[in-house]
Amino acid sequence: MTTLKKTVLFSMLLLAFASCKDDEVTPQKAMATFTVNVENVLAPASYLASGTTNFLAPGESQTITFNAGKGQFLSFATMYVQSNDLFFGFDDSGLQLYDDMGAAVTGDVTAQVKLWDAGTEVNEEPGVGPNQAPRQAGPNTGMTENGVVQLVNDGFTYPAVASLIKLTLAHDGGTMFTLTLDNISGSSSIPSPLAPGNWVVAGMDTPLFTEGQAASAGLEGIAEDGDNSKMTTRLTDATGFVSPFAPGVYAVHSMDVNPIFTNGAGDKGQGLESLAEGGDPSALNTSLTGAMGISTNGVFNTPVGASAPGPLMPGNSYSFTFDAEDGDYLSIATMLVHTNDLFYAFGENGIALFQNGSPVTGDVTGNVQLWDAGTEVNEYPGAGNNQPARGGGTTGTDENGNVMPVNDGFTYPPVNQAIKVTITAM
Ligand SMILES: [Ca+2]
Ligand SMILES: [Ca+2]
Ligand SMILES: [Ca+2]
Repeated sequence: MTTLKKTVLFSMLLLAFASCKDDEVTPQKAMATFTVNVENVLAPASYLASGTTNFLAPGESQTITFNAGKGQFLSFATMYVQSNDLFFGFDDSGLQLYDDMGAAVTGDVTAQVKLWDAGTEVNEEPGVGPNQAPRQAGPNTGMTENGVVQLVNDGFTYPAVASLIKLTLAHDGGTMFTLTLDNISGSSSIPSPLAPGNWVVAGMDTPLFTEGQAASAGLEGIAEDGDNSKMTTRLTDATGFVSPFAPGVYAVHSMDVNPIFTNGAGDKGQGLESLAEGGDPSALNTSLTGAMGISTNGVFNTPVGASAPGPLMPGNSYSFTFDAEDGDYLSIATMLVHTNDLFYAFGENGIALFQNGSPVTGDVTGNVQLWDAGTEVNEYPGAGNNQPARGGGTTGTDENGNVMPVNDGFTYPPVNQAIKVTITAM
């Protein structure tokens, strides 16, 4: 072996030893590819609010308070007891609660009330018929009509609706209304109680009946017997808060960074406001790109199986994938759309993506909270006229508050009944 060859060999050995030594001093960090799934698990609901109306003898009245926003309608049905199957109600689509200029409808709305025939029992002379509720042998007694719901038109003479019932609406501010239902039939030609019925606040819908179609079993019970039990069960099951989630943002970051917000501090002015009020994650995503301590970030905006970006409806998921190494944290934010400025996120530091050197995998929903961005004053969830569904977007009243877990006196579904976040690591 020549001296030159010996020197080369020695150098190679030295290099090999050095690189081996280097590995021992700084071991490779664990790395993994993570896929995060954000699912909207809110239960579907058709109606914002619903309830019952009382038995009201002549001279009695009832007040009902509810919240409703633009584009929402009030419906009710209560039996005219001195009949076989007649009931009072608005048109099948209900009473529009805001006029075309967006002003709340108030005052006496009795002119919108009609006397309907449920079409389920053949009509007899009002106030006399032996199969009418005050005189019938039992519930659902009388000749079956096999008809459809329509305005009463049976040849008998009825007192004017406005001499039997009176409905008055007051607007209590914001989205709150109070309905007063008066039985004023005492001085009419056929005084009658009003039987237990139902009311409901809905969007574009025909929640209690559809003119020209057969009555549901629930409406039949109301109209023939003043029995609102079936309708109450159906409405209750279909009433509640439901909302899409908006396109959101994620960031992979180091431990000492609060990339999206700091609990108890004001919005950083880096785009959270437009994400939380208008469901637009683009400004926040731009701010995060290249920011100190952020290794990866992006927008999630296309529901799994969809071909284009859009809101996340109940039962659907957003999904995104990224690489991260031991020591990295994950933060996310997605707006709860039918609110003013609420969003789902982990805590201010996000969640650790590795535990004891192993990538985190599984359901991490327990780390999610519903946060208030503190930038817009909250209105009734699902009804507020400054919420995006009613054209509000970023137009509400400035809140000048801090980012914090929502605590506004309104009721929201428990987090784990609204959102499910799972992580899969490979
Ligand atoms: Ca009838
Ligand atoms: Ca009957
Ligand atoms: Ca707020």
